[in-house]
Amino acid sequence: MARCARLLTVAAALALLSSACVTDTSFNPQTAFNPRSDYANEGLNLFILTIVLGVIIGGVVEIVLVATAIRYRRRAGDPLPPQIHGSTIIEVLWTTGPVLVVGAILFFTLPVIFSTQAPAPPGSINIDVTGHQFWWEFGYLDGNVLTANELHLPVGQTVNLVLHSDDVIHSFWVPALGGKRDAFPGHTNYIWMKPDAVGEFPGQCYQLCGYSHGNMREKAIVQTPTDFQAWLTSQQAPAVTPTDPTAAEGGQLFQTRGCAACHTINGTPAQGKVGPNLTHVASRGVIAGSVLDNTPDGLRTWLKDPPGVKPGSIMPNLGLNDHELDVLVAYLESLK
Ligand code: HEC
Ligand SMILES: [Cu+2]
Repeated sequence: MARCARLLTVAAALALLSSACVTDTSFNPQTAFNPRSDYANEGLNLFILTIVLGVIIGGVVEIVLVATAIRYRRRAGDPLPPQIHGSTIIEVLWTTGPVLVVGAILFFTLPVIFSTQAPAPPGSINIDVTGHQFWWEFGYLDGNVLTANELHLPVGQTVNLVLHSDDVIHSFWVPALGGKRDAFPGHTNYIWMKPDAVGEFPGQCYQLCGYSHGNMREKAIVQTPTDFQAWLTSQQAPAVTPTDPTAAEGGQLFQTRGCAACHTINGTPAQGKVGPNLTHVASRGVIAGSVLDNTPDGLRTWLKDPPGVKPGSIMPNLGLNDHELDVLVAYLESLK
């Protein structure tokens, strides 16, 4: 009995702890219990409904089970009870019961499935979301603005994420916005929602897509419509030509050291399409699929040995020397 009580205490403590963990966003930022869009809310409501129904039914079953075991337990001198085989009433009850329960869940779930699978409402903002090994690309205004790692969204407006993949199957997932949904090569998928709070919400690829699948993160940055428009306008400008001599040397090196074959910098000869568009790379907070902070140190670490940072990285180690690293970092830092 004492052992039983101890076990119960441990179970209760664990339950408390886990309920604190799932909702504490500093401890667990990628929680689905902190919905920040209509879509994420609908998913969470369904989840809570099924959990509540499940706990009620589980509780009733346990109470009946324990009460029956106590009430009808064998007592000394009891005769053998009547031996029966089968009971139509019970068979009917335990067949129809689960059907009713699942039917009830279906009743609440189906409308949500149909409404969220339907095409996005007219007037939504289309954003192209493309999965690459191992980073996410975000395209605005029919591809006129291309950025990586950080998905900027306006609060209170419906955004339609048009999902593509450039190579293998990836899956887009930002728990606060709801989801998840696969991005396929050669097939377009959609996921749409209306973010309802300003803030930064992390996510990650949810479909094993290669060596650095676990390093393929993204971040949704939900802004006020004014901030969002300002960001979008600044992203449409061509790249600035650096005036600082170190950065200018880096700019030239960029065109001759192989970078231009894989990266585009609008307004320069670099038009490569393999890696992220770097026209405004300095305006991003994170690089390389959100694995590194976009600081001079972070950039240097990345350029020095990409596969060392991200195993399997498509960007190779180009064997850059210290001077080349200095000028390239200075150049990239100037691309605001
Ligand atoms: C073979 C193609 C290739 C070459 C050559 C290449 N890169 Fe990359 N680069 C990539 C790919 C792919 C990524 C994305 C890697 C990832 O996050 O998994 C990337 C990422 C980056 C990033 C991070 C951008 C972001 O927003 O996440 C920077 C900065 C960068 N490259 C700079 C350079 C520079 C400078 C050179 C030349 C010295 C260069 N790259 C050469 C393919 C290339
Ligand atoms: Cu992926």
